Amino acid sequence: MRPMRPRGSRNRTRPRVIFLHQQQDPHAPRQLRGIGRLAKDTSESRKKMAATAAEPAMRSAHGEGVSIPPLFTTSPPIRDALQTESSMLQDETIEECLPFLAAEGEGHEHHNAHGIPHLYRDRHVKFLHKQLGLLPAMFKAADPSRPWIFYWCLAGLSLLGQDVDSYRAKLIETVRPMQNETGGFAGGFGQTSHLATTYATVLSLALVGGEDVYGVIDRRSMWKWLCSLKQPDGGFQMAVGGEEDVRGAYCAAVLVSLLNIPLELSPDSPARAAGHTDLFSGLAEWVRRCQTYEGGVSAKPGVEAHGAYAFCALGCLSILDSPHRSIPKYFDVPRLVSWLSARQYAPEGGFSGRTNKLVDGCYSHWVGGCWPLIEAALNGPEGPAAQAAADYTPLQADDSLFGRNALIRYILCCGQDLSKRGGMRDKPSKYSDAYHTCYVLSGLSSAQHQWRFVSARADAAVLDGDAWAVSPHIKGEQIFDEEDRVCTTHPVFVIPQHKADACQKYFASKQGF
Ligand code: FPP
Ligand code: K
Ligand code: ZN
Repeated sequence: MRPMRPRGSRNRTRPRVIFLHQQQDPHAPRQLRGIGRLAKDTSESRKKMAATAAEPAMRSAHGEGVSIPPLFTTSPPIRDALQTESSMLQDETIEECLPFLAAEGEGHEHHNAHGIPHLYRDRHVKFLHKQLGLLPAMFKAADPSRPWIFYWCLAGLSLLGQDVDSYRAKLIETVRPMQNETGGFAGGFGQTSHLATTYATVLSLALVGGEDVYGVIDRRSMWKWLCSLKQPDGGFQMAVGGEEDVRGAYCAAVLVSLLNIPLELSPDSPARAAGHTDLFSGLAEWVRRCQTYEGGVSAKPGVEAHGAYAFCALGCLSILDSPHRSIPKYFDVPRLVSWLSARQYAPEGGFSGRTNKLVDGCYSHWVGGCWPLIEAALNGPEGPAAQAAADYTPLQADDSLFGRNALIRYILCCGQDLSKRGGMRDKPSKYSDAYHTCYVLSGLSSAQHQWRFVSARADAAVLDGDAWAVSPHIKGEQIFDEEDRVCTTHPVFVIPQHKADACQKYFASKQGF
């Protein structure tokens, strides 16, 4: 939960940065401890919280003794004295989450021995099936995002262990008219192709799988269209004439890799003007320009770092070459790890998307999903380069780079709608939706499992040459029950590994078009 520092940097003289809302550092110099006491704070709730902190264990509504570490039941001991709109929102969010974290929220009748609610699997399954059906008229603004809804629901259902094959025929029929002759998929018939909707459509098709499904995708026009999006500076526009950002870099890389799209640029690609000859040339160099002074990654060079873009950037680099080569080559990894670590808050346990903003369940994926890629970057393929990881001192008892149990606690306590509605959410005050259900579950999976980068491709150009393996994360205490484990999802493609493999295998047999 504390920001990481590479070993050796500890004794350098530099101003000590205090990250707000982070767990108190027991090694911090004495005068820094309890700095929050300087802040004038007389509210009743805070007194109550201080009193709670002194209690050795919480008692659940059921009278059963449940021990919850004070880290999750009390306000952060280190606080900045400056009050701002952001600090007040943060305080309100802590107040909002504490009862849920302390097993006092609604629906906590059904919690486990650790005071954590079970995963309400059946309700979430029902919620996702419902989102895939006809939606009420108020959803009409979401019409261009329909492929996203397919992806979020099918990916969410897969994570919940559901078979999604039954959606095959319906999906084919629905997405066929969304494909443009000029390449790519739009959000609906007659709309413009967009990299985000194309990415969501192709992942949805891969999720249901099968040759007739893959056959829907016109690879030749997809290639032409991707070439038209490739820019002279190496990046990708989201749509012809649209914005160029790191989502484009990730979506394009995923499409090229899953569909085995030929890399050679068409003669009329705008990128040819800068001498580029293939879809991937200059892309990693463009992505590198998105790492900011904070260490995080922004949508495009020069703007604010955000967790969603960190995932896109790491995912893209992990496609361009094996992550232990591409990530350290283009990013300052210690600074990125420091920034990613600062995304996890206490007492909430979940991640925020950016500095001084609030915890949100969807960052369980956007930030949580960065860790397996960072680990692969640090460790290299299984073993040999594991020494690189020794340069980092794991701060968690279970050797993880992030607080797995803290994240699981946030997800199960705060991220679930335990009412009949079901679904997962940003935070307790927000309604569940398909987007959060997908990404909260994906983050839960990332916290419950250990991905290992098993072997690296011999040549960067062999895009399907990396091997990944996954197993349950077993080190340290397990605070969720086995029945609450979700399925796994590929760390780069965010669909089940066997579905990504099947898709790559099908298209690998296509030479040219
Ligand atoms: C800010 O929202 C959110 C962003 C700046 C990033 C959104 C991007 C994604 C979710 C990634 C898309 C990825 C692909 C693959 C297309 P906010 O201001 O409402 O939230 P915040 O306060 O948490 O930053
Ligand atoms: K948000
Ligand atoms: Zn969110």
